[in-house]
Amino acid sequence: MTAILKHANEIVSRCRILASYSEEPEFLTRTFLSSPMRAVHADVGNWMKQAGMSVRIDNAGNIRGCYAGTSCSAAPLIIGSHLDTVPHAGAFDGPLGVLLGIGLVEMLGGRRLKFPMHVIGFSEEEGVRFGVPFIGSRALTGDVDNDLLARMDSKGVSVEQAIREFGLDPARIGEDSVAAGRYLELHIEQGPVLESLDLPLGVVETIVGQSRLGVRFCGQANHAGTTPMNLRRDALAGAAEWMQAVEHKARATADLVATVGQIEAKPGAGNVIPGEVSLTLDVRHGSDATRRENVVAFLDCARQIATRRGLNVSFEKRLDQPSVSMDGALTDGLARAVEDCDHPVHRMNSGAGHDAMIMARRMPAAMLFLRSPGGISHYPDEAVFVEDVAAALAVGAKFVNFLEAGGE
Ligand code: HGY
Ligand code: MN
Ligand code: MN
Repeated sequence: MTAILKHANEIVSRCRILASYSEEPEFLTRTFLSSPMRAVHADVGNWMKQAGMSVRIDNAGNIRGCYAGTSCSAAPLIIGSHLDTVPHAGAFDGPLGVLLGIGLVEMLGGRRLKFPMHVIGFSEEEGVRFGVPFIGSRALTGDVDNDLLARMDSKGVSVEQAIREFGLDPARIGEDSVAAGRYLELHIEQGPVLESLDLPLGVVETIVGQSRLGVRFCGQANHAGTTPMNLRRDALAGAAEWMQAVEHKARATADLVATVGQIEAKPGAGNVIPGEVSLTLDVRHGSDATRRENVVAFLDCARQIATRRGLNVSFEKRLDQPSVSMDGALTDGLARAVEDCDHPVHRMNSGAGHDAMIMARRMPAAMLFLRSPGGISHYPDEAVFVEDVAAALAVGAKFVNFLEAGGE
């Protein structure tokens, strides 16, 4: 087995080790600053130190490794991805990008570049615990505001409190932002495109924008046996009618995706008509105008259904993240590195959101995708081919040399 395949094997096994640190015994679920994140920090911190990096945890819970360069004025290359997961997650969405970053430092074998290399494991990207994503990378771009710190989780714990309980200081998050650099994120595609083209890697051009909302239908809880159908104000039946309408509209609109991922009916007993239903709506499209006009249409539709059924409906806008194009020069450099490693260059959009869309607010950013076998992600069957991890290491090393030689 070649050295780079062995290295790739080690990176895949490390992903599987991190996947064992979970809030649940049977599945991988690791949300913002939950206790399993401490074990993740311990292992990732050790691997960073073994690679010759200094390591610290910042006040947003990001773990940050720094591999010094020879010039103290050169802007760092920051390689990052997230260490939190969705519920019942796979082992590679996020951690693979952090461990590939450490792998690229390991490949230097002690050689110092002009610029420092920073590897960052972001504390939160998925938005599971607090309903809003990107807490970790927003700390690096100086975008953690009081509204975010005040958001509560399902147990009434605020972001600020969660940070304190982890032993960090939310008042000092402002010190953790970065002024300059170049950002690279390596990530599984989480979709079927590269597999359908039988390609190991893809170069991301644009990360599509996304809207995330909370929606609540309120009617009248009542007895399931004594209340005639024509006298009901059934919040769940109204929500179900609306979800069908959302799906129908999304299917009819090219490249639009709309998802109700969470739903809770109260009081939640089989013999009680649901009086209240809370659900989430996730809408994405490459065009921000198309995405936003469809969100308006979905909310108008909810109001019409609610009026007809005698329900009330309310909305909470949690995220309106515009689509973000990757930096042209960096992306061209990444494409050239793919070519130099004898792989076809496939430029593509990302339907998934990534920390790169936040980091791009402050610095040039580029993303490299690895093929997702079966196109599966956000699910325990999520996988990656070791050969593709080796290909990503080789391309990443070429890209680092491109920057060292004076690329962007
Ligand atoms: O939901 C997403 O787009 C990403 O997986 N956080
Ligand atoms: Mn991800
Ligand atoms: Mn994800």
